Amino acid sequence: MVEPLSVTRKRFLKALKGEAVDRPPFWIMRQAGRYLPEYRAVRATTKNFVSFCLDSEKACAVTLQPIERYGMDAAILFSDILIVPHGLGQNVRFVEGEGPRLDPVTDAGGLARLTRDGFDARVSAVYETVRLLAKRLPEDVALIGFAGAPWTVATYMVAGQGGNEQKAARLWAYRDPEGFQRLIDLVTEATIDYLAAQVEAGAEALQIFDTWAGSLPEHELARWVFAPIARIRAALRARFPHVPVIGFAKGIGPALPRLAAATGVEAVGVDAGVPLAFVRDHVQPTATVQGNMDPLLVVAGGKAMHDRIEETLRTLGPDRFVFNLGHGVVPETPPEHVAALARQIREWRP
Ligand code: 1CP
Repeated sequence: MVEPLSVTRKRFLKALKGEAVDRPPFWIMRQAGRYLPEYRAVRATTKNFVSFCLDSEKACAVTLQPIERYGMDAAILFSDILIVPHGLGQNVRFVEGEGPRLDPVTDAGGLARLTRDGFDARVSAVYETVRLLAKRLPEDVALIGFAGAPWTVATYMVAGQGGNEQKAARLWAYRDPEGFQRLIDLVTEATIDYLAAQVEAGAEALQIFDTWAGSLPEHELARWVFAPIARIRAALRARFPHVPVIGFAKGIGPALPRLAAATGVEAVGVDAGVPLAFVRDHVQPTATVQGNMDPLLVVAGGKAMHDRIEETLRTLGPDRFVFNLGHGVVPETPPEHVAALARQIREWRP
């Protein structure tokens, strides 16, 4: 397998492959978002958030904004994990100040109304965004495609919204595991096609967001978190052996060291609750790790942020590590604090 030449120039892709780097690469989850005035300006031009995600020129423009401002080592496609339910024909909308609302799928009848027929046509704007980005990104910046993990996406599809501890999906999984498995399988299959199309359009690495993995007890993780991600990972490896995948299963703590072996991902995203020494001793030996600073430290800034960045880099850097936050950057983050973070990491040397 011959790799594209450009791969070797990108610090982020090197780190994911476990190759030596001069300093850890960095990007931050939700780096294109409401804390940036230039994001809010573009966002204000389209009221409907799903339409905004499916406007390739605007999605491309906001993806590039944090790269232009801060010089991250990777850009993440601007879209949302709920574009997959939209592609399956579920009605998805975002209510200002409240979050996503979907017509809930609660039984076999609801499941029967979803379909993969026409999926690609409904989400093709996302693939066009990736194509635009592949052309417009600086050559040393890697392009990350993404999707939600089937479990996390299903929690929204079943409840019709976020929050409430993902109770609706957890209860369906206990009461009718075979029925719930059919929903997970449908989302898994759509996600494989969706991520494969992103790679064909130019994505160089992929992240799978399992934000609500931690709402499941440990004995349910194998079936609803590890197995679907493993299936996605294996299907993509068969077609694109050189494209690395990051698995971000938030809140699974002591089960985190099993994620890479159970799913085949090259890198493991780590939330802020996991101690750095635990990550170094129990996760990093088998995978590149990505994370995990508390997003509120970027709101606070100053010495508290500076010292934590230094400690994180010293404990987990320089190799097999991607600096990131433990979850998305929050809207109240002062943009100049992100600038200070970027400067500190760019200037750091082991
Ligand atoms: O009007 C706006 O600007 C809405 C805010 C917003 C943004 C900026 C939403 C609504 N989604 C996004 C973009 C987004 N979402 C990205 C873009 C790339 C980036 O810069 O990181 C990504 C990767 C996501 C993924 C996503 N969406 C996740 C997984 C990651 C995470 O943060 O946990 C989840 C859970 C969602 C659902 C979602 N999208 C938006 C909202 C308000 C929610 C609900 C969150 C919840 O239930 O608490």
